[in-house]
Amino acid sequence: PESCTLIPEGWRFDCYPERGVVVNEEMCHKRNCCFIQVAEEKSPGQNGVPWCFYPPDFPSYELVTNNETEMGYRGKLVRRQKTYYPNDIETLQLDVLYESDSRLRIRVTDPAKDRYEVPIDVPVVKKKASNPLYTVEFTEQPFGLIVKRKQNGAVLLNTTVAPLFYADQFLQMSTSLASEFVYGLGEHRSNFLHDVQWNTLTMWTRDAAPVELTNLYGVHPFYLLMESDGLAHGSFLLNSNAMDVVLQPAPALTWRTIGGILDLYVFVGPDPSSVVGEYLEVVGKPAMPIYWALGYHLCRWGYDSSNNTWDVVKKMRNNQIPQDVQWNDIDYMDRALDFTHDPVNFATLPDLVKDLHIHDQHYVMILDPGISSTQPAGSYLPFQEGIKQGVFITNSSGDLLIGKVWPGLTAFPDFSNPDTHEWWYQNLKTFHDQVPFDGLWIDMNEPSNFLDGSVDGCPSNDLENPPYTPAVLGGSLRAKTVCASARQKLNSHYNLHNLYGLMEAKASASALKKLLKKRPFVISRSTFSSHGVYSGHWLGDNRSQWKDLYMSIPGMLTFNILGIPLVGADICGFSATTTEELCVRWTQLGAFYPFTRNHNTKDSQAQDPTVFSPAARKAMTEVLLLRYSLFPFLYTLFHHAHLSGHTVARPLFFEFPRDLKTYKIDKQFLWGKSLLVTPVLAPGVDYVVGYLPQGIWYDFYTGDSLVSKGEEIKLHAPLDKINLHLREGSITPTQRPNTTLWVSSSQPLHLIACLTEDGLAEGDLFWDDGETIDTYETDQYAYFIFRLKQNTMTSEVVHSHMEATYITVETVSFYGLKKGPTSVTVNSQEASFIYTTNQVLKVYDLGLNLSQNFTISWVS
Ligand code: MIG
Repeated sequence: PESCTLIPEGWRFDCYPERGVVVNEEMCHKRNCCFIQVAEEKSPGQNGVPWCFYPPDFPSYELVTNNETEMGYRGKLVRRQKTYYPNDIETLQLDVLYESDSRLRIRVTDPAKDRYEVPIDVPVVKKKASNPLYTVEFTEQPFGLIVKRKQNGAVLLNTTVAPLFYADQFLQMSTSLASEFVYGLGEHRSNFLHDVQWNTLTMWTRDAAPVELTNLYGVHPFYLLMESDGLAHGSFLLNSNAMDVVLQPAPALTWRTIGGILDLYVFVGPDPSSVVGEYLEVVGKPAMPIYWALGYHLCRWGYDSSNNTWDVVKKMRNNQIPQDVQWNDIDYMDRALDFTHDPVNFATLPDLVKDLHIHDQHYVMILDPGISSTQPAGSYLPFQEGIKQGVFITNSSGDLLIGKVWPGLTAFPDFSNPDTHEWWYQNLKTFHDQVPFDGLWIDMNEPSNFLDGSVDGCPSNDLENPPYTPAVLGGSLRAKTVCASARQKLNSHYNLHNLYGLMEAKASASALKKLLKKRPFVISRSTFSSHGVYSGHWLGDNRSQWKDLYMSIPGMLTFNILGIPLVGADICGFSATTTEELCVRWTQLGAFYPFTRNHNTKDSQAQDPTVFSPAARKAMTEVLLLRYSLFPFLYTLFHHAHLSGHTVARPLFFEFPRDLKTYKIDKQFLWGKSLLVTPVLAPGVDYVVGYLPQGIWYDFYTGDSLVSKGEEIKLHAPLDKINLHLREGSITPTQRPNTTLWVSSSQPLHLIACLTEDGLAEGDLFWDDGETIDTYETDQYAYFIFRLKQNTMTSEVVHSHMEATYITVETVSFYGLKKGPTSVTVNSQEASFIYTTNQVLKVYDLGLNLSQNFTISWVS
């Protein structure tokens, strides 16, 4: 029919998303959909123009009543004709909640029956927004919602573009998109800017080495969208079931999930940073990390013994290479059993850890969730006690579910059960008495299983064989994990699967808090929305190849907009063998990952900095010292992430939202608003082409200025250099570095002020003891603002704390000072300074106590 041919290809919404079937006309007509076969190489239903798509009159819901409520509207939706999926819920309740001026929430629920909802605490708002930045319009038949930006009428959500589905195991809602600039939607291996050319992003936590187009370790149904005029909005589907998120060129997006409810947030920004902040208001802002989390971490799988591990630590020390944390992978365990250490090969582990502590260093070891179920009776308490306390996941008939991981057959702790948290804590405590570890690395928590489902497979039921299965790797929900129909305390694994890592991270963080009484350090492989509250993340099993060096930047930026700023990739690559050149370049980029860890797989050659040539070692040492010198700046950025939900590693467009040329950039990034990092990502070159947004940029090392019109610039980049530029108008606090952050932390500061054309600059510094829990919340911190104008820089103590009395400001550099001063005064006293031809003024020998306000000014 003509009504079908009139629909442009980009606007065809897939009526036959099932994979593994080539849809034909007859099958399609059975669903009452339009069939137009399009010559396409890609298979239909996967990633191409769908051959079978909804006609404009495909039956949807009707909005039969809609009443104003205290929070917005409550409507009743009725479907009069069933869909082709079983168990349509024919009457629905719609709640439109004006939660804040920049946040709208839309909930569609079954008024007759409670359905599963994601067990994370989101704000409960009682008062309707008084001056919303958005408007909401309804269509009645078929039902649809249109959300617009009040300021300019931009359409932020329009669900009228495709029919609404709400069957028990198939819920689907589509919306047009205001542009094709879509970000977020982790965890996938992709460019930072998503491709909207028929791109299905499937979400179901999965242990898989990162490749394109599959579901990976984490699930984050949140996107950020840049409208082409520089404004931004975002949207979050609070749903934890397996889902597909389909991007298509209209541009449009479809949420297709197989359980739970539709609970959709819209965040109106209006700038990208606010969108992230608004999202994190809902799911939780990231924790403030313990200071040493920001140091250099060294790890590998296959140290084989504690003495080998110790040797590396000693070599690092002897070479004076910064290192804060030494890690061990599963080889430390006795027969891969959690909460044990190998009594032979890792006999000296407790001594190694004590030695680390003596040297102001820290120790982190891996834990996998699988608990061995086959140890002789009486020999392995974690399992025995776990059984007694009922902490494990059971199968659908209530018997223990057994899978297989490193120790052989295992049971899986059910972290949705509070008893499991207590049991986890008790085991950690017992182990800590033997090996006084400082933090936890939680791996395999998708949860990963070497078997599909369990040793007994899985039963056949609606949860195992849903009417529709998203495009998950392996084709079924149980692939390399536990059965979907397995039971957990709170609900079925079908509903909770994507939350496994989050709940384990929560248990781990709270156990560490209790045990160590300090900010917990946890790095988790699997994550879900709100994860940043409890832990950081690494990007999983990358390879030692140049492509992966690059892909780590989009990964890092994506997790920063998802509220998990403590993120990094395995430096020098996990699998395969690195080269010296790759490892140097990777250490340089990795020095600017918020979480910086070198990690390597078993049976591949060592790749810690000590094994390379003196030149390579020197380059690595220098860049790590550079990172350590930036600690005050980085730490302050984390404070803002914690306080306001800001990003730490930041996409360029966050700072230059009106510059469309920045929207695609993911080979460069910023720290905060002002430090531009331009790494080399290719072999055999001594230059890199980077984009510098319009303005004055200063070479971090020399202070030389570069005025950009917003253009690509070729930068010199020999093997021992990573290009760094400071933005005009910034003041960056740095510190004389040492080989541990603990020792660095008492070293003097060096401030770098970068002048605008008008001679202005501003910056800040957050400082506390680095490890006490909630120092901001309990007023145990210091905070300073630095301002430069009219040839005078002031340091203002905005919030004082004793910690600040321990550090001094030794030097201040002013980049971009056009005319050399005749005299410089510090708190009205003459000061020593030098002025160089590249327009840099350096005032030195200051010895200023940070806890006192001070002023530096000059006459030129
Ligand atoms: O099945 O613990 O991603 O970092 O070295 C592999 C061994 C299990 C996967 C992790 C990787 C770790 C490895 N683990």
